[in-house]
Amino acid sequence: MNLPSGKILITGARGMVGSALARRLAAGGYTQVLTPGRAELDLLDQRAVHAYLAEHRPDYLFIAAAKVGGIQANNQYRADFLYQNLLIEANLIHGAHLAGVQRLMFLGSSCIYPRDCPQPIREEDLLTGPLEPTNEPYAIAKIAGIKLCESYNRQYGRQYVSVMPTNLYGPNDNYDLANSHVLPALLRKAHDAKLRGDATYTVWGSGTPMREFLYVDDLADACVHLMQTGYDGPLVNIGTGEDVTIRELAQTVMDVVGFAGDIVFDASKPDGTPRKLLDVSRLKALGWTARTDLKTGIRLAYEAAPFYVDAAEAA
Ligand code: GFB
Repeated sequence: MNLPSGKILITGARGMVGSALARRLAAGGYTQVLTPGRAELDLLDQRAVHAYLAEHRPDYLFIAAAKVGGIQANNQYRADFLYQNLLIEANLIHGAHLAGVQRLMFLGSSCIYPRDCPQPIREEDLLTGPLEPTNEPYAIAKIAGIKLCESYNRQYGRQYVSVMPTNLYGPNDNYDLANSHVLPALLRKAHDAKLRGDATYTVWGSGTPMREFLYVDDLADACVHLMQTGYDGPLVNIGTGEDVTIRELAQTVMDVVGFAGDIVFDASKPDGTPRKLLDVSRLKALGWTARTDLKTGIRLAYEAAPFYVDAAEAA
């Protein structure tokens, strides 16, 4: 939908991805953007979701709402990750169909792909092998969402698109050390270690896994680009096409934060998938490439973090 005249609904607009979508749409002149919070719309309540969609009938629906978390949260709350994500996507996708919503974008995650996939991972590699055990429930839920979209397209002629972002970070990220993803966790830990004057900071696992990181405002730009081009084709990976080891990430975070201690690796924590670099050639062919390099993105994320103290303020 090219024109800012359309009505757009963002679910999960209080989260990192949803709020980035809201910023990007505002910057693009879209004025009819609905961003209901949990109090206004409980996405686990099928009746409420169907009623909301029937009332508002958006021209485009972004499903950015999900129960998300890092490797430890996924592994610890397996039932919650499976149940809540299945319910959220089923309520929204079926409710959209019942309300006559013709176009939506479902956001998944790169963890849907088999643990030991040839790298970089192509969209066609989906369901070609066993999943990474630490986040299998979440991955199964997201795969079900992809299949829901495909099935409503084939049975009812809808144009429901699924996109698979790589690991994301940026403003409004989750900095709870037990449940967050690696990049915000390392930012928080390096920051605290610096303020405390610690000699070391702890990084989980061996430091050898590799991860790809996309700044969340770039993700939002990619999603709006696909919406504006009217893309309604198959699954699309969204990433930078480059990855780093967790050790390299930890060092870059220390450089940005200005912490000069030593890294201590906690081998009692899981490494998870050894590598999950996305093949982004389909996205490139659709006219989009990421533009925020990792070090710049980490600095922007740090400056937007709730615990960030501007050097001038600190002086
Ligand atoms: O980001 P993360 O929690 O999840 O962990 P995944 C990535 C890697 O960073 C793992 C290491 O090898 C962790 O052991 N790591 C090092 C840390 N220090 C830390 C730390 O302090 N906290 C955390 N969390 N990790 C997620 C999935 O997998 O990928 C999600 O669990 C989602 O569902 C996301 O799909 C995109 O990258 O392993």
